[in-house]
Amino acid sequence: MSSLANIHFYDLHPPLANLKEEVLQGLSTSPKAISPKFFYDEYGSQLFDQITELEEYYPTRTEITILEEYADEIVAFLGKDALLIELGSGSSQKIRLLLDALKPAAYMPIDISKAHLLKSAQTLFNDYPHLDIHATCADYSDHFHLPYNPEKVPKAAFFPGSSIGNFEPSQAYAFLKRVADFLGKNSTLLIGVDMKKDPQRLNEAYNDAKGVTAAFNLNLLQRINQELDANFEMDYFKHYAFYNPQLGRIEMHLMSNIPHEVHIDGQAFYFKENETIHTESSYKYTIDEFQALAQTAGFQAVKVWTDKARLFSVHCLRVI
Ligand code: AVJ
Repeated sequence: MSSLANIHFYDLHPPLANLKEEVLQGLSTSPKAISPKFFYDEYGSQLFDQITELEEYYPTRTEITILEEYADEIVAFLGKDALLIELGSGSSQKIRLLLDALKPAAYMPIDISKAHLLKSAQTLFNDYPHLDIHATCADYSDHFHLPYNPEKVPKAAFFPGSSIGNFEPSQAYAFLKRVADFLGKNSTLLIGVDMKKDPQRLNEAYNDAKGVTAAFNLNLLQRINQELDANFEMDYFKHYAFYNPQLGRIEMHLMSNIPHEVHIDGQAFYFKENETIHTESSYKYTIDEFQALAQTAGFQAVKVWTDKARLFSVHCLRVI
C-alpha cells in the first residue's frame, strides 16, 4: 500500500500473467472467446470514455440523468458516513453526482486499469481534498478482499453503467453473492442496469457511425500484440456486434475476413474465414428479471428509478 496525501493505493491485480493465460485459453476454445475486461488498457479506457459521449450510446447519459434527478432519494437510501465502494470506477465521473450529498467516511474506487484508476483518483482528490480515497487496482469479476475495511463503518457499494451485463446470468448471480458477502447484512448496493428494448436501438448503440466501438473492440488485438508479442493483422478482422433476442444480450465479436494463422507465445492459432472471437456480451434486463436475479443472490429490492423513456434503470438493493 502506498499513499499520497489522502489517496491510499492498493495493487491487488497481477496484470500480465492473467492476460496471457486467459488469451491463450480463450483462443484454444471453440468458439473462440476473450473476456471484455481486457478491453481496458489505458487506450481502451480512453476509447470507452469516447463511447460514453456518442449519440447512439444512450446508457451513460441516461444513467446520469437518473442519478441527477433522484440524487436526494438515492443518498437517503445509501446513508451518510459510509465506506462507499465503487466497482469498475473508471474515470469516477458518476460518483461526483452523489459525493456532495453523501459525505462518505471514505471512497474506494476499484478498477482493473491501474493507470486510469490512479489518474482518476488524483483528479477526484483535487476536487474533493477532504475525501479519504482508497484506490484499489483489482479484477472485481474475480475473488478479491477489501484492502481497507474499518469495523463499525457502514458499507455501501455503487456499480454503475450496466457492467453487470457483461456477466453470464449465472456469473452475475455469483458476483452479486460475493458483493452481498463483503458488504454484510443491511448494507446497500446501488446498481445500474440497461433495460430490454427495441433491438434496432440496441444495435445502433454498439455500431456507432463514427466507428469508435469498432476501434474499442479491435484495440483488444493491438493490446495483445503489444503485451504478448502476437502478430494479429488488424485488417484481417472486423467489428461485428448484434442483439441476440433469444438470450437477451448484445454480442460483440471480431470476425476474421480471411483464413489465416496468428502466433502468440510460440503457439499458432488458425482462423477460418468469418470465424469470430466473442469479445463481449452485454445482457439487458427487465426490472422484474433483474430484481428476481438479485433476490436469489441475497438482496431485497428496495427501490428502482428509470428515465421517462424507460431505457435504463438504477436499482437500490439491500443485503438481507
Ligand atoms: C461498460 C460493459 C457497460 O456493455 O455497454 C460499450 C461496454 N461495449 N460499448 C456495455 C461497451 C461496447 C459497456 N459496459
